[in-house]
Amino acid sequence: MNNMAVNNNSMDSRRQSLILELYKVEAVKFGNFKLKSGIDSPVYFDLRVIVSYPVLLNEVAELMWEVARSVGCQYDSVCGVPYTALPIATCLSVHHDIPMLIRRKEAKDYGTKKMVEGHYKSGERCLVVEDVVTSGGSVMETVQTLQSISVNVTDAIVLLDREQGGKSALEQKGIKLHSVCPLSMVLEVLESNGKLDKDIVERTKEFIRENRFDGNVSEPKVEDQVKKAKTTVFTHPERMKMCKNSLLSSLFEIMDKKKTNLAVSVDLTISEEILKLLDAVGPYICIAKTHVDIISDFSMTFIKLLRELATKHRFLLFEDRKFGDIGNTVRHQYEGGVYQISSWADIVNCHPVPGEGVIQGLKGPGLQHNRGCLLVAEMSSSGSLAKNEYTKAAVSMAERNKDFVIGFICQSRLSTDPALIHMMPGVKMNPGGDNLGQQYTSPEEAIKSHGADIIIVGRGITQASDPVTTAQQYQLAAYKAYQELVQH
Ligand code: S5P
Repeated sequence: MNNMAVNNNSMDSRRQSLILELYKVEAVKFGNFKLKSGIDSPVYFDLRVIVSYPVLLNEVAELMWEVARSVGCQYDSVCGVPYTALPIATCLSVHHDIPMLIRRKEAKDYGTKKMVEGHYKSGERCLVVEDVVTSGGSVMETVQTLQSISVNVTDAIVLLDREQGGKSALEQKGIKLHSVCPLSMVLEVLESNGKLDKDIVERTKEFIRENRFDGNVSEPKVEDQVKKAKTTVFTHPERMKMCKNSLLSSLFEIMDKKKTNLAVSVDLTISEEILKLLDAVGPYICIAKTHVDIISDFSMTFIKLLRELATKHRFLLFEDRKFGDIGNTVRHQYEGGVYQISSWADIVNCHPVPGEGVIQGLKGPGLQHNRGCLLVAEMSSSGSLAKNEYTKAAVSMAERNKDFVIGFICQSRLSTDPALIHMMPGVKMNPGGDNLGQQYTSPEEAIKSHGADIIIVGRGITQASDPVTTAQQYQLAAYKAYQELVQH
């Protein structure tokens, strides 16, 4: 036996052990699994778990490195397909002293932020590392991103190839795919070691035969990836028909008819001043946002006049009360007291911090009056605690209550659901902040980079020397940004 044969033998036995180990930690599972595509599959690979088994993770990376070496891959750097392959690529990089590149999955701020992190030279060769390949689409996304920065990719290395056509699809695009364990090998090893019975093996083979991709791996453009990461952009008339809440439908209709996605936050303290300003800027806005508890001469007569202006200029009234108590208390605060908010405010908002009870408390009176509620999922103020898991929980709460919850007060696009609207405060033509923690973004950036549907502008308009002309400028800038997004 020559050296090569010895090496191959030892590599085969390492592959076998690896497959058994992956099966043991349930990174390879058999049963009935719904795939992302909606298809039921008898086999499922979940390589995310391997980060809990460092020895196994390292062996995965080592075998990938050996395979790449045995087929003679030439490369200057490695890049893992996010996210599961990132730790694998990191092991490869650290143990073999190969520089690594990181591709950003969400290129939210493309143009200002890089799509690829790490130092690279134009023309260098990068080996793409992936955990599982089905159609080859994910590998191709990473290849495209690297190519867009003039990094060349000729080879990709994958741990598990489901053998559903990804290899030939990538080959057609000039990428050679090398796998450590093709699915047929996984089945053979598990069957011969008594882990799978013949029936499951046959069923899996049949599934793979019947679910092959046609060899046309999609080739997403970088711009399309950026757009996809942000949102699928529907027009206001399209969204009008997709809402569960009829108030939100009317809001989209107003936005479309008046060509405005501007809400003015009229944080003045004297009722007459508020009414005067709203009568003047009314034609340019879709929403007037109030804080009625800062008005020194509040009365229900003021509310009557406010509602008359809302009808005259066709805008909605949003009382920025930010309810944040248990359901029973917020219901009283919403319906009763001095302000009787539910009787006149089309929209209110609440903090999700008390849990879903806050929505339930508001929902009763809210639905009775055909109202909508926004969840404060993120805040514009510096050091805000509304982020990460909190924000995610807010999104789930909204999704479960779309009859009453119409969207979010937020700083980024949180949901791709067209029936949830994103309103962003902290917007001003001259970005910066105030000296009490407020942080500003420009109207165009709010719509295009942060994914806002509506910008909420307060002092940018109320403190301008000519509030009316200024409101018009905000309206034009924000609506133009929306139109450009829709057209692309
Ligand atoms: O995160 C937030 C949420 C809200 S509703 N940040 C905010 O600034 N707001 C409100 O938007 C705030 O209470 C104020 O009424 C308005 C912003 O005003 P501006 O003068 O800073 O534009």
